[in-house]
Amino acid sequence: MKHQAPLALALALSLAALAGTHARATTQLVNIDILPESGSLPARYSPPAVMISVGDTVEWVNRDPNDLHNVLFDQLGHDGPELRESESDFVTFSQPGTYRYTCVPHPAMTGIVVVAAGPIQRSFVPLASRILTG
Ligand SMILES: [Cu+2]
Repeated sequence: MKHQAPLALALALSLAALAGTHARATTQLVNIDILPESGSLPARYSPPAVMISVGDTVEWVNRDPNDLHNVLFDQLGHDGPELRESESDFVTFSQPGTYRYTCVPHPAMTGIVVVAAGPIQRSFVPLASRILTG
């Protein structure tokens, strides 16, 4: 997946450019699926880049019945557990920035989380996300 990193970064940056000023009272739980190898596609994080706001939580769900995956953020000191199928890992982001992550068993698997300081115009962000109540 290394060759896709520039594309993912470009996507993240273009999403960052869409950051808006709409007030938002709730935090979001943003889902990223870990998909199995299929055809010529290796196992991968989907989507590989997301943009969220400070305080939001990202959930990674392993959808791969054939392999264990995890989520490693060197910047955060987060080395998550190896996930079996349907298991999840969660990270809540409390500081704005660009955070790259990888999968320890599969270093070619990479992803990016861009954390905006303020609310973002979520209608432009192609994320499967849902609102956390409370
Ligand atoms: Cu992996």
